[in-house]
Amino acid sequence: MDMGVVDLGGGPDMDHDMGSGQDVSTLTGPQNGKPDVALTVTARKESIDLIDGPTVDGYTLNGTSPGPEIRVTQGDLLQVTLVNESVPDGTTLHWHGVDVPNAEDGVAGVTQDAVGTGGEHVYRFIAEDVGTYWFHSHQVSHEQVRGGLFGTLVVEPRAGTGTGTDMVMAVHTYDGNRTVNGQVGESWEQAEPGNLARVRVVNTDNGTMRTWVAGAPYRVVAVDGFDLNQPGDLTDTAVALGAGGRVDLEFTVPADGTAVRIGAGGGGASQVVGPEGATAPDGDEPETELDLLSYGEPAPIPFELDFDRSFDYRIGRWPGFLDGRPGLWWTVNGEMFPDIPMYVVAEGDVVRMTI
Ligand SMILES: [Cu+2]
Repeated sequence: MDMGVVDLGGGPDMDHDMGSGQDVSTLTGPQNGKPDVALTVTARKESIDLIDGPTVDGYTLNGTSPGPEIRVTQGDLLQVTLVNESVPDGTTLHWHGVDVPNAEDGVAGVTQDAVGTGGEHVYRFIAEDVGTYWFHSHQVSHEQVRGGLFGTLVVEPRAGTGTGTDMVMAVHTYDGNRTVNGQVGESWEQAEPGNLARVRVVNTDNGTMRTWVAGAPYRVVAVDGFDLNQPGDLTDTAVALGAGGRVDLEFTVPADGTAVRIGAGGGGASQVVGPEGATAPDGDEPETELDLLSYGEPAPIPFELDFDRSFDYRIGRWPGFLDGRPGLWWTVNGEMFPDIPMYVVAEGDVVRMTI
């Protein structure tokens, strides 16, 4: 594989022979030991009956889309056996946002071969970091993920989540139908008045969406698996999630018996949380959008700002020809693949990346 142009970022060169590196497929999670959580996930190309919606062509995991919601506790050894029953192009599972050993990363053509029809692949890794994640195919992703080949993963703290209601809200658009957990329109989750609720919103689409809470003040307590420091109460404010992004929203179910509505980017899909039979506000999309850069309080940085290496990453576009086709092509630091930099760091380096 082409490795790009070595960029040491002003740090020392390393005694590496680039030609004889370690085979990625050997960089697995623990191969021995009984998993704390083990499951088999079977991928199929088949139609999906959207709840309260149409039947669409797509992909399922264990017969549904979204596939399973996997919940583990921090430090658990997770074992997932992927079986490809009928995905013609082959498939993988990529653990979006999870820091896994390279061979468990599920990127077809890079960390493993795609699993062909009739084949299987075992993923094993320790869930080190608490947070809300998801997993999806990384083979022909634009078709398989869009078609529903994904599920969600929650890593709970050892001390528990400390909430009365803790749920995942996977937002996905199938064939133009915006859904929450595979349901078109309004989804319901029953919760008692006064309950502290944590709703983990996952944007599984390939564009930005907004989410918000109507009917109670709320806090954004985590973004992309990282807890925020002292997040304040928000009302009539939306938060933007990039493609693949997650936000954990926390609020108290109103004591007066009403319900709360969580918006999912408009388009009619929303999640209601509250006591059975309660009414929820319409929850029109707020104009105000949360600025995460000024939200909460700065937390101390866990290292000295004394950089071992500094890198520039300038994304640009270059008019020209690629394989004979004219167009505007993406560039990194003015160059196109494979002439783009390969940033080289040593373990433990403090790195400054300027984008
Ligand atoms: Cu991803």
